[in-house]
Amino acid sequence: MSATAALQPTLILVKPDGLKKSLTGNILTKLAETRMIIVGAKVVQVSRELAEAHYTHLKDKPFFGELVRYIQGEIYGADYRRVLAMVYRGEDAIRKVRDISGATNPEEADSTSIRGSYGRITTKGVYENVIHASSSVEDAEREIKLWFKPDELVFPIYPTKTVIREKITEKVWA
Ligand code: DAT
Ligand code: MG
Repeated sequence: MSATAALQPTLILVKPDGLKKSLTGNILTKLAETRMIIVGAKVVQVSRELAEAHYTHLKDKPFFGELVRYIQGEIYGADYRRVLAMVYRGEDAIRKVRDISGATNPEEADSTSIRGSYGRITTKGVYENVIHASSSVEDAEREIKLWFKPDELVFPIYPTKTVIREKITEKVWA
């Protein structure tokens, strides 16, 4: 097995427009065709801090402010201020999920891809492109560590360490 065919983890987000358009089932079906396995999943209300950290490579772009509002779901109303975050792992997973997703600009994406089928560009110039998928091994590691704690994955895909914290308050079921 070559280095590029090694088992790779990748972060996938169903963005707020994908949730609003009820595309989750459709996206999961397409992902299932790649024979990857799911390692973690959760619904997240995206904080401004998380949104800005996720898109830090674009912070100097003129569309950065609108992009942060978009991933937070600010433009869709309270019921859609969330994303579905997932980690999948498989052979060549990063490329496979990027292929299924399609090009960044939904107008340029292959018409059978997720972005090509369901994406649009808003009047404010935001690419509403339904899905996020990590674009490199390095990005996947940075993004997975940003979105998930080790214990939220079924097995630790990166090295972990144990730290003892005092005075942590935690909400538990009453
Ligand atoms: P990708 O999401 O395909 O990895 P990216 O990392 O370059 O693309 O950009 C992240 C998101 O930012 C992308 O999904 C949509 C938005 N975006 C990128 N380029 C844009 C542009 N020229 N105009 C508007 N939005 C853009
Ligand atoms: Mg990217």
